[in-house]
Amino acid sequence: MKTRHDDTTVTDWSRLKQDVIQYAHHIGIDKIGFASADPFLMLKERLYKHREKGYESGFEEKDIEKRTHPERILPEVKSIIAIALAYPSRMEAPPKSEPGNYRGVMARVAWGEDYHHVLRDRLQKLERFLHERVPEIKTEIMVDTGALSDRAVAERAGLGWVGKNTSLITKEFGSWVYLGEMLTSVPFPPDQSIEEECGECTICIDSCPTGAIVQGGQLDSTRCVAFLTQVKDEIPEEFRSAIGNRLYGCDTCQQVCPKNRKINFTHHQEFTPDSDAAKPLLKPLLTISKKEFASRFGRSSGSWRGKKPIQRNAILALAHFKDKSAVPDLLHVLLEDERSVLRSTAAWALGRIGGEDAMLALKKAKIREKDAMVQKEIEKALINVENVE
Ligand code: B12
Repeated sequence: MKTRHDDTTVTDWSRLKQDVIQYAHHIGIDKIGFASADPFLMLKERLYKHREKGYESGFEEKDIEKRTHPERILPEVKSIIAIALAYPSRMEAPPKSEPGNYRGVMARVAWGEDYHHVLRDRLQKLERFLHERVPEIKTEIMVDTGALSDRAVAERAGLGWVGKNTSLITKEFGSWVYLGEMLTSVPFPPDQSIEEECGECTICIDSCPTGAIVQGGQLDSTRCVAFLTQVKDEIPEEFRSAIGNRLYGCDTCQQVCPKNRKINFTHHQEFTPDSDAAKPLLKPLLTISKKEFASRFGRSSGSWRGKKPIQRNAILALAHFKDKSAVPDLLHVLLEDERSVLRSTAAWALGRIGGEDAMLALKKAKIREKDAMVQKEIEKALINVENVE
């Protein structure tokens, strides 16, 4: 069907919608739904409240009006096509993490190829399909970094519902889905949203390592481990232990969700993890070069903040395991690394690991350290190191 906006009937758009759905499944889109492009008024209210309470992460688009008014992004917008692609929740034969060779873990969102590229590729195919049929159509594609709330769009388009952990949960794939959307100037008939809720279940709230889910459906991003692993500076002390061995992101509130039980879809080859990059050895990360980091982690969505946060988190993970064999590596960071964040985190880690060697390392570093903040961290660590059992 080749058609023009102005001489096209509702039946034609319904037929085109069916063709789009069929094509979407053909190109490996797991779920597709259609939403109106009306302003997201309820979300707008939530976003302003969110800001007032200081819950924002800083990674989201700052202009709330733009976030909630699709016409500010594409003036001709008449509908939004939402898509979801499923990703795996389990790894085949994960490598062993053992004393002396402990490993960190990247959240599933960072397994395999960067989902931004994969979803964008699918949406571009869909866009070309539409442009062939409606040459004057206007479109705008978004995956994660766009202004709109991908979850709010997906919810409206009936892909799933939003749980207390704030994730969009689908019936078939649970919340293990990436989301993306395309604004279009075609008035596609919208789909119905899904009426479902978590009921009395609070397992995600109770399991969150930092109590970041403040009320069902609302997240204080500044406490969320997924956020904390991505900041570039020091992680506030109160959260350092809660990071555990996570190097990027956090999956806890999804792992515990009953709606995700036994769900593991592995049909997208792109998302198959390279197990050594998804659960890397910790010690070698401390001195990994820029080039090696790019070659091992560059294709993962977890590399977008560069290597520093992942290295800092690797230090926290060594402290989590109380890995005494890592003391020389941590001393090396303390004496040689130019980045004060890594040095101060290494000092903290030595204070947690404890033992004679850690104490000697801290004393050696204390003499050399010029940065006042790192000095302070070394002094605190020297007190802590005495109390470690
Ligand atoms: C900023 C951001 C973050 C921040 C803040 C997350 C958050 N919950 O707000 C941080 C860094 C913490 C983060 C973490 C993660 N993120 Co993120 N993130 C985003 C981003 C860029 C914007 C989200 C946003 O605007 N948050 C502000 C809140 C208010 O908006 P919202 O979550 O979209 O709002 C929905 C619900 O939260 C709910 N809601 C909001 N307020 C209220 C209030 C009440 C009372 C109620 C009932 C409901 C409710 O309603 C909205 C939908 O209608 C989106 C991409 C995008 N452009 O949308 C990805 C996105 C949300 N992230 C995603 C993922 C995968 C993750 C992680 C799982 C990654 C990981 N493993 O570490 C974690 C999950 C943590 C969590 N529980 O949310 C996916 C989610 C897919 C899904 N199935 O839901 C998205 C959509 C990216 C994508 N395109 O696939 N993320």
